[in-house]
Amino acid sequence: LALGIVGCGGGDTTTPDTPQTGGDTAAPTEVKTMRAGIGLNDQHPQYKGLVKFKELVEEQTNGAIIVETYHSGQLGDDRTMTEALQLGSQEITIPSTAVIANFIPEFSVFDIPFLFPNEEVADAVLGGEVGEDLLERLADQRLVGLGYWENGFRDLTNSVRPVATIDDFKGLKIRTMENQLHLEAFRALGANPTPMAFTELFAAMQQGTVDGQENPYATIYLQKFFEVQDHVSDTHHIYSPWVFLVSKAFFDGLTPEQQEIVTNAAYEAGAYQRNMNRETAAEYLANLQAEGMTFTEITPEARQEMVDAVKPVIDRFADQIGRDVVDAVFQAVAEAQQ
Ligand code: KDG
Repeated sequence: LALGIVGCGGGDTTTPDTPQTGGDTAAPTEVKTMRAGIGLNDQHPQYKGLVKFKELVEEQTNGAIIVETYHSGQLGDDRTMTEALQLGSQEITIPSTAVIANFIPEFSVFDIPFLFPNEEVADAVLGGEVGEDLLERLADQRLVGLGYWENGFRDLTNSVRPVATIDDFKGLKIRTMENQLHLEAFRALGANPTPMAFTELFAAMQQGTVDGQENPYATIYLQKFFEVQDHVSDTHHIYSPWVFLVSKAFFDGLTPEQQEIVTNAAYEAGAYQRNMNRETAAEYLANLQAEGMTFTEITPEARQEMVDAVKPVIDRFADQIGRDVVDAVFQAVAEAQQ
């Protein structure tokens, strides 16, 4: 009922009951649809956050904006969906910054291994000036970034052996996201990495095309990777942020009020999603062990060897990412720990 035509006959037809102010709002209500697609399944906090966004937007716009949610790569992989936003054939996706780096190289700053020591530092950097500055660069790619959501710290799984030290990476065929820095970092650790879309990953592990992969515990558990993987280590080698992306063409076509509702909803749902991620991580790790995976803790010494091994890669990539951005992020990381 809320979607019915309200104030039909706006424009220049003046009738006694047409309000004198806000002539625009008397125009026929047009329902706008946002198709939102993600790579993870409907059990994941990412999807639950998206459903929260849908509820907020539909309620606050009285149904003038409808959000259709698609999970499990139903609309394509992260890269394809991001391109669809640029073309205006899809309205929302929430990819890892590692994928966005293929469109805007500066986003690869978050692919620097061992950059954030904990989530609080990530919050401070992403929510601060550098984080905002990067979001603004999305406009050049016909994208609007409505804040960061959290994929989280990535941990290594594989089906060959427990990984405790850098030597254990040797020769492991690891799927990485489609990102040059990730590839080089895994090579530097001694692994044999292959870039691949997330949508191909489960089958690749099942068929043995790759030995392992790396993702946060939530993904490893909820996507049932334990069915095809035997070992998990808390490498925590990269913190993956997500960006809540909207097609710029679509966003520009919203009224200022609608833009505000959509923006606030993306931030509110993001906070909800981030909290859920953090509250469930320990439980998902316990579940992985209950499913029979071995869990290996990486000691500080072993992690330091990994940090040292990837250092030359970071130095090599700094120019490509942009020295100014790299410096700004390192400075923000330092400030967040003072
Ligand atoms: O929707 C986002 C997911 O597709 C993505 O974040 C999965 O981290 C991911 C990966 O490993 O590709």
